[in-house]
Amino acid sequence: MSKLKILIFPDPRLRTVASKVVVVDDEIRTLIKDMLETMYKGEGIGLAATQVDVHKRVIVIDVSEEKNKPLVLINPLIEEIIETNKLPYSEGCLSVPGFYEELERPSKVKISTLDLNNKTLKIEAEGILSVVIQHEMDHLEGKIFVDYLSNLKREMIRKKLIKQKKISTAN
Ligand code: GNR
Ligand code: NI
Repeated sequence: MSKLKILIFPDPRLRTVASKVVVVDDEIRTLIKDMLETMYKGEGIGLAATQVDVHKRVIVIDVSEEKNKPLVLINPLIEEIIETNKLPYSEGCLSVPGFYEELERPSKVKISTLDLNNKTLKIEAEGILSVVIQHEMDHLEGKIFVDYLSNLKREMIRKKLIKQKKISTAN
């Protein structure tokens, strides 16, 4: 397995809309292994392929306490928003390191997805899992959680991350 490099906001590649996976083959399974390793090493609870500059509709998630319940989503679709009531949650993103902001998203969703063996699965997700699935599906559309913030906040975050990048590349 190998750890992949994560793109940092405002990298324009994070705006790419991902393409559907045609067939789940060994190349996709290797990508998933590497994404899981990258997510666990980064101490994230989710990762979309977009974030590692692979523009395919692949997501890995693990919201378990022990970090031993990986969930893989391929070509996920929201089938139904079951609970429209909004769940406030402080969101972070491995592509926006160091910044956390409270957002509200539907608290319960039903999705359909392919599994590692090309089989269609339906999943009902609530709570944090519902939030993370929606956060990751946004990445596949080129959308980042900072897009929901005010222009002022997003600009502040953008400037700070550009500054940090300049410092780290100078060292
Ligand atoms: O690690 C992550 N934590 C998190 C917290 C609240 C809402 C969403 C997330 S996902 C994020 C990892 C990430 O950037 N996934 O794209
Ligand atoms: Ni993210």
